[in-house]
Amino acid sequence: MGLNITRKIITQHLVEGEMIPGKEIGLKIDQTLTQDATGTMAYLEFAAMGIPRVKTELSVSYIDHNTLQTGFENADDHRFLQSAAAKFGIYFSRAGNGICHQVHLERFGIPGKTLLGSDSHTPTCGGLGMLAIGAGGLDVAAAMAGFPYYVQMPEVVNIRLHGRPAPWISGKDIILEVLRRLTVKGGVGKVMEYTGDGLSYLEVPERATITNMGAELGATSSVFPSDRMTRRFMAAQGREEAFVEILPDPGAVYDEEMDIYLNELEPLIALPHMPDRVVRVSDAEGSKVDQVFIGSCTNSSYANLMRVAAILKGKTVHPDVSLVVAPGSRQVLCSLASNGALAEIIRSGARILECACGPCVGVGQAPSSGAVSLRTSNRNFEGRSGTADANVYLVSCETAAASALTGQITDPRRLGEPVMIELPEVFSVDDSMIIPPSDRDTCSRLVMGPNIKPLPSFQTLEDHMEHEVLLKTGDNITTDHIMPAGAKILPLRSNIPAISRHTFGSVDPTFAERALNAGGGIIVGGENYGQGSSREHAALAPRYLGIRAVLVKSFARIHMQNLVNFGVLPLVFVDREDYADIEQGDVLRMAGIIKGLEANELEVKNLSKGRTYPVKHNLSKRQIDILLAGGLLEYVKKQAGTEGR
Ligand code: MIC
Ligand code: SF4
Repeated sequence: MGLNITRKIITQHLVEGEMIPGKEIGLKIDQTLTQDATGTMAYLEFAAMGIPRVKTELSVSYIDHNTLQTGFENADDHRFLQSAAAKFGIYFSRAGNGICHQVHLERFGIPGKTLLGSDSHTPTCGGLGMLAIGAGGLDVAAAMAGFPYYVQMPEVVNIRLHGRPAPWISGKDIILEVLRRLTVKGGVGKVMEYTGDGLSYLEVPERATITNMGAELGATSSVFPSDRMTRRFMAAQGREEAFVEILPDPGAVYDEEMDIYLNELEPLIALPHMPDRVVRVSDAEGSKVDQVFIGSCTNSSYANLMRVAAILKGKTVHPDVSLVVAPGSRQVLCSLASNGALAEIIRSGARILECACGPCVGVGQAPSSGAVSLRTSNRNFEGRSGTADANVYLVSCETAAASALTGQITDPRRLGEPVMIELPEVFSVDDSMIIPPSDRDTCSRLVMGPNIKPLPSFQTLEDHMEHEVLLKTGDNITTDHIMPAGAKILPLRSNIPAISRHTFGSVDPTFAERALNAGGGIIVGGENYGQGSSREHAALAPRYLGIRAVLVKSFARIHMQNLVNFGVLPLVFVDREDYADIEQGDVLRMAGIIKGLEANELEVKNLSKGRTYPVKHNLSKRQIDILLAGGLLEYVKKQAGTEGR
């Protein structure tokens, strides 16, 4: 049987399990990445595992999410992360060096390797032919400690890209088309593997835009072949020696297939407030635009911003529009600075932000009330921008730049001849803002500020529970709903008691108080519960408030594992209709949970309604053992023989 790329990489990294879709497999992890918003927890967890130094081939800690430093908390986090990197043998990419996914693609990614990152957009490096997966911080800590990463063997979907992209069509339009067809839950349990003659028109950064937003499909990962384009990109990064060709075998077998004819695509736009509400830009044209943000790990590469500069050159941003541009990395910013493109962007009236996530995660540049914000980022969930009633649309850089000039949503094809950008033969490589680990620092101290609180500890899973439904949600609840980010809340990421107060803050501001008072509770949800980010705070904070079980129609992958990691029981309805029967405030009872988990036969009694619902789980034996141990940290400590330390 001809192997696809995904199966080739998995075969080389398989340490446990069988490659049967849906069955759990254990993968050896070669590289890890963390960022500051998830990294503090990940390194506290790693420290608690009692392992002196990372066991991966390479681990990198990035400072990119919250670089605002409105108070000491944030700066303390950065200092802690730098001390943890030195102590544990980790590369440290300093604030200002760029967004983790962009920098990893440029400087560290290697085709054929596995990468686990405590950020949902880690699959960006799939653009280089890596198998790159996003996970919660605790899973990444376990991988740094040398444990395999466990995930369900994915189905592999072959997305065949045909022909040359139509004028003004870029990677963003291609992934928006995939989202339009498959929706935000269409990728759950799957890896999207791109092939076809259209690949020869897509440079690595364009491919990375596509793999980046595979996260919005809920996919386990997305991957491109490693081919001559990949070799060229790596050579331009001065890393040709790390290049390995990885192509699917002729006649490679896939679980599903999809064809996209690139020459038939039109510029696309995702309407508020979901990345899959995709229509043609031409159908949304004319709406007034108040803000345009060009940046994020999706669209901030050299080629992206060179095209933006060419569109803006000699023109001025519309008087009613605030245009902000955040280059993805220092390498991109330096290149634009030295070839004059940055000056064109500045001259047009754009406001230049540092190379960081910034507005994408609500750290600054919140739009005005009710404003329309066009963004090149990947998520337009309600309130994520920092303004509850803002309307965020997702577009390509070309559509964003065209609209910034006209002040209304504008199809870039109106600009005439498309802009063509060649990647440089050699990028301006400068790793001076990346501090490599040294052998001497293992005895050094972790520097903890007063806002960095110890990890909370929890009791093990009860065999019997009786709790109130403290919240009932609808479908597609995101981790931004469960645990918002943004400039006010991100500084609390290292302080679980404080951050937990914001749990479900935008959905029901009374939730945290009610949960604490109830002394235990259950959440009921719809489809794709917990989609979006990898932030383990969306599981850890509810657990801290006393949530013991979450009962839903279906889960997003990373969030379900995060619930398990912190000992929260993730259950699904056997009969989806039962969802409608439960109301917030009902009291649910479960008995014989431990046996029920093993047999996968559980019942929930609704004491308020006098009805009983069969429920099940999608857990492996290992995940059940983690729940019984009281969470992944306890489980790993037992395995490493470091419990009690
Ligand atoms: C995001 O884009 O939502 C984030 C912020 O990068 C998160 C990580 C986090 O919450 O720290 C993600 O995508 O995993
Ligand atoms: Fe940063 Fe936004 Fe990318 Fe998340 S999606 S890593 S917040 S740029």
